[in-house]
Amino acid sequence: MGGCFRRRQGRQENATQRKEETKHGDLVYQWEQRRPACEDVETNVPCAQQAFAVGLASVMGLLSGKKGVVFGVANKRSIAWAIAQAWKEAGAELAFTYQGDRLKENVSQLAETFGEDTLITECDVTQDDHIDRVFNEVGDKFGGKLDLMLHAVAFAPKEALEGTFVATTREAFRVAHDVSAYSLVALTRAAAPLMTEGGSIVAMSYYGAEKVIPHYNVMGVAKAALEASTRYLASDLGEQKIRVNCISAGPVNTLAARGIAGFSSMLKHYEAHAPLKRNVLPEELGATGTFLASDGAAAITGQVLYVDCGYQVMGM
Ligand code: 0WE
Repeated sequence: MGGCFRRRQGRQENATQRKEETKHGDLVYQWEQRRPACEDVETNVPCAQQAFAVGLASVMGLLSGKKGVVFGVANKRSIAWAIAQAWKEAGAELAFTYQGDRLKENVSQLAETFGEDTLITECDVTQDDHIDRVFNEVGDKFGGKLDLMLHAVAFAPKEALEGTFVATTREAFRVAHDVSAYSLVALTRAAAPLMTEGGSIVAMSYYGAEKVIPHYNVMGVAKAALEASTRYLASDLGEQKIRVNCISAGPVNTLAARGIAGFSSMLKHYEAHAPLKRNVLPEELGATGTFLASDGAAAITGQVLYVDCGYQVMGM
């Protein structure tokens, strides 16, 4: 392991020692400020360069024994898939749903890598009978117990994401809100009776809920409803130790983003303007999803957590 290990010596707890030669050929020892990503020396964890690999190692077991259900995988680029992989790495056992026959094959191929006995079942989140059946199946699979649920589902008719918001039809508004916002309420209501020892529900949002993003239109209004629903659900279910939170992700190149005019210039805009000068990685959404699902977030509920390389704090 080639990382810089922190040495505990005197008052230099936050520094590492570096050997340097002066112009006279003398060897001197320089203290370097410890890099912020470094972990504790006792666990022998190296820093920055290996930070991500280490991040994964250190979250191992964080969700061990927990059972979860994942809504919203379409393909390997899906945010739902990134979070599912991170949950699995952390020790969770997961069930998956897919929307319609079109996605069945894709989702099955991915989910079967979690073990051939993985529950993979259809769920159109606008159908109450689908939701009832799915949670019966999930309950049977996991012995009547559930700890985690991921909601990564959104849809608005394509036309509604092209022109102006004022042109949104009644039907496009209804569909966008049904699929993207009401579904969280319906799924949470069905999941709650299985979360007998508490639980963590994570939903995906976007900054368009809060500020106008050109063409995001009715999806922005639906995400605002999703975020408000998160707060009301958190209030209702807190007594049962069920937490409900949103991750507001910066733009990610998924199936849902493809075909959106100007999406690649949007990625460039974030790179130029976000404090971290880059876009968020799917595995970073996975890491945040794991944190929110874990007992480390036991006092966090009703929140919208921005995982957007800091973009949301900028005023200009
Ligand atoms: O929430 C989303 C995507 C949601 C979405 C995408 C589509 C495309 C295909 C919902 N419905 C549809 N319907 C379709 O027919 N994002 C955060 C990604 C996204 O979508 C945008 C964005 C960003 C960012 C749409 C317009 C402008 C920006």
